[in-house]
Amino acid sequence: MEKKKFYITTPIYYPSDKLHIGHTYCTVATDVLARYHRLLGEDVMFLTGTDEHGQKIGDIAAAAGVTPQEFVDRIVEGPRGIKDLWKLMNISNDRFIRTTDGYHVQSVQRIFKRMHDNGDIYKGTYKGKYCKPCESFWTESQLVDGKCPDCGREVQDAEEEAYFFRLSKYAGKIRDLLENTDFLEPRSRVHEMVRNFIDPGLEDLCVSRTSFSWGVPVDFDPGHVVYVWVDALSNYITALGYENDRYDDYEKGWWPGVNIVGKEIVRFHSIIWPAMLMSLGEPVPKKCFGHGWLLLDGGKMSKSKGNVVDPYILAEQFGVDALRFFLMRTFPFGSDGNFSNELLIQTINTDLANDLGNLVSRTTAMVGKYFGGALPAGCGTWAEEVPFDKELKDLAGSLRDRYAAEMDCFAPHKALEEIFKVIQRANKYIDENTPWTLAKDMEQNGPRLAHVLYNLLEAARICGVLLVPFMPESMDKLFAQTGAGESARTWESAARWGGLSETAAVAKGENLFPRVDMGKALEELEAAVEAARQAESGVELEPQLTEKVDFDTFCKSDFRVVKVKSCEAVKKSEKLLKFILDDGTGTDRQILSGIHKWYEPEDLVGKTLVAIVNLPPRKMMGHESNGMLISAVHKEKGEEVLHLLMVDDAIPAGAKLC
Ligand code: ME8
Repeated sequence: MEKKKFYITTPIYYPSDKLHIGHTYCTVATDVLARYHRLLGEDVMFLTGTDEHGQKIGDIAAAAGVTPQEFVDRIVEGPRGIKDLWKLMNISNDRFIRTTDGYHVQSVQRIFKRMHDNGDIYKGTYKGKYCKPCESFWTESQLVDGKCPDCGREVQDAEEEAYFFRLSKYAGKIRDLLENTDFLEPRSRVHEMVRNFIDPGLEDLCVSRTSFSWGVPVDFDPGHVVYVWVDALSNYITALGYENDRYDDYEKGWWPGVNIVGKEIVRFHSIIWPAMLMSLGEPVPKKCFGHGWLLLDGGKMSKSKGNVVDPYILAEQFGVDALRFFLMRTFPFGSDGNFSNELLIQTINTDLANDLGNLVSRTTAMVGKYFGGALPAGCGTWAEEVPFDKELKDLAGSLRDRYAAEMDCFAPHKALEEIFKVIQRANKYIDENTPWTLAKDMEQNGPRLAHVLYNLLEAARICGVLLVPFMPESMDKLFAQTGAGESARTWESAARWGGLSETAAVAKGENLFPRVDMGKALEELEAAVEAARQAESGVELEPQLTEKVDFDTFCKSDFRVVKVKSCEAVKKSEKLLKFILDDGTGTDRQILSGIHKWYEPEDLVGKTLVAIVNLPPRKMMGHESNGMLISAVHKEKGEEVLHLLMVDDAIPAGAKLC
């Protein structure tokens, strides 16, 4: 029988900057859903990619002195770029689309032409307000306090010849789609769309620009480029081969699919995108799910606000699976949530180390200790019904259906809640049965002990199967430790208590999720963030010396404020400058310093500097130097950079530094 097809997408990301934990949240969530559908046995196509056109990218590339293509190539394909991040996060996308891919460009041109030919795209003049960072046009009435309603930034007046899409024509059909089907979820987003955009009257949409060139050219009207949303939204079908020869999956039943998007782009996905598809005579998506934002200190993360959280650093410090789990466990998928490092560490310690990790390590250790690593045949059944056995079996045995119900309505956080109820019940079952007491008399209690341990392995296995979409690598380890073979890892086996072979080889392995020391981890994180910041700015600092100097020795160094009376380059030397300084003693002090590479002598006259004045005199190029000027040095992009230490001119010459 042919497998059911399931097509799911993330938004395509702007490669205008590094991706942060908010983008990672969106992609991990989609990955979890894709993996869930694979676990169900469906044929899954998971698409992600990058949205590379538009004025913003053109501007950033120009500022960086590279072509837009070079710029996006670096961010998408380069080291620690977007593709690297998804690889690190174990994202299982089947396809990656770049809107600069030739096949996509060709499809967009054909899509634009088809909508033009059927009368849904016409030429007019655009007058309005434009938000450059969001690449969105707004009417006066849509602005909030005169600013962009999405990001709150300033908007500019804009007027130019442009093509328009007859969005207004589809208002009735879109209202019907939103109000009378379950196309858009959560439902709260439906009310938002209807109230804010449909009720006030849908206006036609500007879909081409002439004021920038970094985009898909309108092939029948040179000078116009397709305005980004028509280009970007089309990716969901061009990646299947719609209007191109690169793929032929569009006709094979993949479309319509499920579009997972962040809440600020629900408008584009639930109004403009279905209207475009209606115009093309194609089916609208099965579902658009609008998730919430991860906030930091109550605000949306963005590079311009300087409050982004780097997923590379978190994944490297805490492990990819722990990070994936945290994102899905902590934040209800449809709502906003506040990110914090403390919350991440707490979640790892409570759910992963204490609850799940402990269950697996205690159980496997006891199978090793009391049964040499394999339980005896027959341990799966117990003649007399014990209430805790039944409770655990019933709860774990029925978990799969409760889990599926939550996953099917895009509530991975609730599915995890169900799993953790079973894990907690299993840990309680250990305390109720006190295996270590049973083990004191193996002859009498051995069979009961084996049954208790089998039940624990079974509960852990079932939870493990359902956790695979969230933490694929760690669950492989869990299966290896609990002895769950291929047939005990399937979706079918998760609803079957007793799926684990009674005599499976159990091996206590490494701790699946070690506890994290909060204080130490926070310090390490801070250091990692600082190191990344320096690497990004190209600044390298010398490591601090660990050797200590005793206080008395330090106090022997005499640092004084000095004023530059004159300064000149030393003849025949490229580096040396000769300073005559007022050091407050009434006698001029001469110091030579090799800093000509960074300063011109005339720029230093009159400056107030700091010198150490009790070094023994030294001869340099035949001139005596009595002391040393103090500077700060670091490396930037491999080059040494020096800054003389300059202090407030109000400080008199001769003042001692202490
Ligand atoms: O919007 N929390 O790209 P994008 C949760 N190119 N999600 C967040 C987030 C946060 N703090 N910050 C960003 C675009 N996102 C368009 C999409 S699709 C045809 C074109 C989510 O890189 C955001 O909500 O700005 C969006 O869904 C996704 O990251 C991509 O954002």
